[in-house]
Amino acid sequence: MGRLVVVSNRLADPRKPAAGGLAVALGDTLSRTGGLWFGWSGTVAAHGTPGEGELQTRQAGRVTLASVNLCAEDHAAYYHGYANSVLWPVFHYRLDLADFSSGYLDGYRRVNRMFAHKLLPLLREDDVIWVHDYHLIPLAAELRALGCRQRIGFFLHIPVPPPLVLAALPQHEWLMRSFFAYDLVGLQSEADVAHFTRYMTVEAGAQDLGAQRLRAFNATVRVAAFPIGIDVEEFHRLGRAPDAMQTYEEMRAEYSRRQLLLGIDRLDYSKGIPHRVRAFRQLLERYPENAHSATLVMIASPSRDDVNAYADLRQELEGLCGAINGDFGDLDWMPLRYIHRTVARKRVPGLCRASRVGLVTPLRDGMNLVAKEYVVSQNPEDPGVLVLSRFAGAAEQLRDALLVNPYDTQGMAEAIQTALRMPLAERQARHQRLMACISEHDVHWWRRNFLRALEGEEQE
Ligand code: ADQ
Repeated sequence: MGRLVVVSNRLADPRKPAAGGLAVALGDTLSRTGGLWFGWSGTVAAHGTPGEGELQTRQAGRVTLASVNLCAEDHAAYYHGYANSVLWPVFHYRLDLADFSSGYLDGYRRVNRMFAHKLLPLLREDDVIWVHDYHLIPLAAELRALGCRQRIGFFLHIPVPPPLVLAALPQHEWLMRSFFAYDLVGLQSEADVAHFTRYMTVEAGAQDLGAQRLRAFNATVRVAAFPIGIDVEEFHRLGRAPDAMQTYEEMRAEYSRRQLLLGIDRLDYSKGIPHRVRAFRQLLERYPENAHSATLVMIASPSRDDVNAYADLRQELEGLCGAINGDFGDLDWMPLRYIHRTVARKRVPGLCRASRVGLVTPLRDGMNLVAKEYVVSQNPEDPGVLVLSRFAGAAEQLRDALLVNPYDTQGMAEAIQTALRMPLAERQARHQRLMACISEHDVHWWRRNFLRALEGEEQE
């Protein structure tokens, strides 16, 4: 294939271990093709002009990192505004939390247009361009308007809501039309593909040509599900390294008389964290045999603190957690530990392995990688049980988890009780099947399949 050009809101040096999943997934191909990664630098310039930004490039091995600063006004409207206060809630079905202030859309368009202007001169004829996520939906349309003819693919990491929810977006026609500037649109799940296709045929008058192709506005786009995976090998390595082993030993020693339940998330209203706490409370009420034993550790990393909905969530959670410890705790047992922090990635496998139950209970989630990380971290001889929301994209693949409805507090409490009491043979059998699925569809499979589809080749 030609040179790979990745565009995402934030970029990372793929050689650095803390760079994260996307960097690990794309690093090899970027490096092999002498690729380019383009995005926002992460810096907000104190004195800048809206719609303008300074391009900086640097080398990270064979990969060129090209980034642009944003001025405060653009950052507020594009990033906090349209991306995180409009698209994020709407695509997670939360119209009640969306802030449809009019200035946001202008900023979103302005920044996408500016990115297109900065990126275009860096492009070569045989480049294959892969754009990521909701911050950059109109980027291909802006590039095409400037004459860009290269193949452009888009991957959406968040879910697609049903057509009528999308239609509540005041600018939905414009936004959804801009998907037709791509050659390929990748979504996380078949449910997302169904919603997308229905929107396009019902609201945008698109023709469904079959074979994953939709035609409208004089263009044809291919739309398919590419469920993102994790780097299973890398996670196994991480799990065998000293930091993870030490975390595991410490947790086992600290909670030797307890059964641990674990939740790890970004503190976001889509993750269903208060719902999980309510279900845990219900578990303690309905099944008193768990007293002095079941202990829920919840690690929620700070996220978008300056958006109002997040401050409200934090307050609600602190109240719920405090009440459980006050009502059920004892001198020698604190039922819930809530930690508002990011733990080092190298400790995550140890935390997961020490926990009998992994609670991944989002109200809506594109995929949810924690679910996969939890399974991969387990000891196959004595594995823990994954309790997974049916509303996470991961639920389409991980049918051997205990699937729950996070809005059903009692049902979720019963599933947690089932997980705590599950016999070893059943835990092993479920774990084996989950592992097979996660290993087969890892992040490298995801990357290969997407890039093959973008180049018009057969998928695996
Ligand atoms: P996120 O919403 O960020 O991603 P997720 O898929 O769960 O969610 O990935 C989070 C990553 O951050 C995981 O690797 C996890 O281990 C780590 N993490 C989360 N909380 C942490 C904490 N408190 N401490 C340390 N590490 C923590 C978006 C979409 C998802 C989609 C991904 C990838 O919202 O649905 O799965 O992109 O496409």
